[in-house]
Amino acid sequence: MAKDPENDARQRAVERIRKARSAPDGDVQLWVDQLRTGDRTALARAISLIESHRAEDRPRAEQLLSVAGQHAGKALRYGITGVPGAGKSTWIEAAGQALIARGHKVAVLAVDPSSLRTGGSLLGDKTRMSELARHPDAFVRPSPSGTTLGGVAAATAEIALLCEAAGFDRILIETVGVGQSETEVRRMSDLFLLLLLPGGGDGVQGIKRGILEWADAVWVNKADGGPEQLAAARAALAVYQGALGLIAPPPEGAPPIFRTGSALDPKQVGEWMDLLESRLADAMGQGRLEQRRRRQKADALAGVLATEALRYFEEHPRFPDAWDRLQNEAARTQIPPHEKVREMLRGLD
Ligand SMILES: Nc1nc2c(ncn2[C@@H]2O[C@H](COP(=O)(O)OP(=O)(O)O)[C@@H](O)[C@H]2O)c(=O)[nH]1
Ligand SMILES: [Mg+2]
Repeated sequence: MAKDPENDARQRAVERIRKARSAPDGDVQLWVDQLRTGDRTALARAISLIESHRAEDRPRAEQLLSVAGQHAGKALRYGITGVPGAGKSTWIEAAGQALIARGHKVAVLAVDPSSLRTGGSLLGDKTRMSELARHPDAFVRPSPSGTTLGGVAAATAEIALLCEAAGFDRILIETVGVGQSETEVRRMSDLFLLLLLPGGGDGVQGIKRGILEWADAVWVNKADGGPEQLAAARAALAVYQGALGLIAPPPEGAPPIFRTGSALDPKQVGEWMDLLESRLADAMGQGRLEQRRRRQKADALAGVLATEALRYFEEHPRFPDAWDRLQNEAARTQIPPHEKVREMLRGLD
């Protein structure tokens, strides 16, 4: 076929436009460079990409994360959990300002899997963190919606990474102390803080035993207002301390620290922050922090492996039939499930 220069030129133009459309923000490297100068717009755009619900945005998001990831890893991450109303946002408002006063740049993120259903706790949190939200050295970001691909906690870990690349060296992650999210937040925290209310004690306020077990620090909040509240907080602290005394500390951790306090008192929160910071410095100096992160990454990989392995088998061409057969067999007779599932998986090869 004869060459048609006009057609060639047209095709090249179409190709250019297609490329420009698929990469509206230009080169990823350039984007990360902008991010690193502390450009808030670049950060906000990056977060929007991570939070996108569109599968076709994912490859670009991963590209961005992999480049940004080269500039992350030096920030310290705090996870803060507790039942709704325990005072997490109030505490973070004070803690964030204490960290800024010590020269840090602070990003506050939230993991709230219920945010989609309830319309979000953002309203309350934003008013609770109004000072911090306005501060030039702080960045306050509400929970991504539950429909984010890969889940809320995964999106938050990625947003934390972007914040680190953008120069935030302290990341505070607030999460509600119910369900699965606090386990996932604990996995991305260098220090995991549990905020409790006084007057609980029995049943540990619906906080799962596992959470108490994993806490590096426990603050019984709202120890203010009068001698009665103070006594209640101290009594609760004793109960929690007793419960924890029965549990061995996590392998890589130092024993947890406790106190009663008021999140409304910036001085108390500031003093406690100093203590937490010095514990983190010790953990870093003694190599315990690195060990912990190593284990967290291995745990996270194991989680991904489980999801991907399931996906791998589900997408196997022979899976639907084999699965049907197994379900029918199970409906008809008693079967040993592990043995049968293993047998089915072996049969797929
Ligand atoms: N008296 C008292 N009230 C507090 C304290 N901390 C938080 N609060 C109040 O408790 C309510 C819930 O606080 P918030 O920070 O939103 O809790 P979150 O749901 O855990 O984030 C708000 O009205 C706060 O003002 C405290 O230490 N003492
Ligand atoms: Mg809150």
